[in-house]
Amino acid sequence: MLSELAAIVGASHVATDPDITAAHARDWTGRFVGTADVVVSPGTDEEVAAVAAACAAARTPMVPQGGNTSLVAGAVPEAGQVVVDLRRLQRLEVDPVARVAVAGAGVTIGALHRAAAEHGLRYAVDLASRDTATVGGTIATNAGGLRVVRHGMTRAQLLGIGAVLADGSRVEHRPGFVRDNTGYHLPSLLAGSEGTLALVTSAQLRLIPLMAGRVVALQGFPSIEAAVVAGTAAAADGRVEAVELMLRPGVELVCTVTGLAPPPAAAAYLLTESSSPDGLPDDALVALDPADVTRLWSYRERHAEAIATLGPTHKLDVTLPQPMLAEFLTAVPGVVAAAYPDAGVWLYGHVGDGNVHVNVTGVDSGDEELSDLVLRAVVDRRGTISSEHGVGRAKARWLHLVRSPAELALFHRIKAAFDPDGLLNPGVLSA
Ligand code: 2HG
Ligand code: ZN
Repeated sequence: MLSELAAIVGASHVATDPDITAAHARDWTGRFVGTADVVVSPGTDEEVAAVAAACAAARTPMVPQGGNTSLVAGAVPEAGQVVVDLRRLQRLEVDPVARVAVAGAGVTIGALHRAAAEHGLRYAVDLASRDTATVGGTIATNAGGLRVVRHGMTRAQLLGIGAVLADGSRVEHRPGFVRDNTGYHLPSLLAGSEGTLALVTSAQLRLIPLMAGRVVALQGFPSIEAAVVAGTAAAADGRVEAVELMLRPGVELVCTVTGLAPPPAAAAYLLTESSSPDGLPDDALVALDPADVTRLWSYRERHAEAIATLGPTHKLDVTLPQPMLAEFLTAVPGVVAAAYPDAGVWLYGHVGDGNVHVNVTGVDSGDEELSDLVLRAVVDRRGTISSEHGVGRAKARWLHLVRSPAELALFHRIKAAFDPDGLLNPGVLSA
């Protein structure tokens, strides 16, 4: 098998040395650690197809990886599986007239933004991990990020896709325009399939004009409820680019870890971005020039990194219906404390579309009861167990809380149609 893979991609692109493979064995949280025996890095779509065919012939499961920034064990391999690292797929072309990019799976979101900006354009998906997360990974997970409130998730940006199936066959559909109504939309199906249906090798992505200006405001509120009410109103405006919630303990931790100056004290904060300074409240901190914009965003974007300094974190990324948001945010620390009195609970998220990132520190990595507690509290309030990070292995056990038996049976039939031998990312999406 190893020599066959080396013949396809070149010996230097097949790694078995633990110094190299260790980084591929775990997800970003450090909570989920598996075993990466072999990491193969194909450099072209043809090589991906040949690698898949070789693995299929040997009945060897494949775990596709991009930037490996999953927070739900979406790409954690086990012994006997092959990690297919797709980051060498670096094709990147921008058509400024059609406002379309064709990007290889390995292109980072940051690189895509920079290439689009040369033509006065941008990609509507943006996220804190932009310089690590890849086009392929963000498609596989249907990543959300900071601008969903205005532009939707990754799925909404996808015009076309190139992919390799488990048996090594290739499917490609790249119409180049939005108006294409010719049957099953494979890009939509592969978005959010978490590497269980195919290996995404390239995508055709919708681009939009750069913002005329960037105005970021950070406003403090005396209560969570007041911030949620204001955030809901801001999101309803329709022109706002981002509506983010933070709470005082998280902002204080970010300031301690990063050295950022603390903003005026408040129980809760909203960070909003829009292209015009119209209607900004008098008491907000406002950033208009690029350095200040980056600095204000840091209070929000550096939450994950700051919390990670406290140890492996339980991440429960959930959406609540807007009317339940403030109550959930207020209740969840008590729900956790009742069972885990010493745990730290950190709440923040993309509140403009109902997302809360529940981060819990100080609990054993292997503990599953905490997830059960929090996810059931979410479902009791008619929310969903994954907002934007996907299901991975971490939440597969709880998928039945939000998807019906009929839906899950159909999931299995779709999986069997694409990957009858169950070779792609086993254990993800399905417990
Ligand atoms: C964010 O919004 C990311 O910063 C990460 O989705 C959230 O680490 C998290 O829980
Ligand atoms: Zn997020």
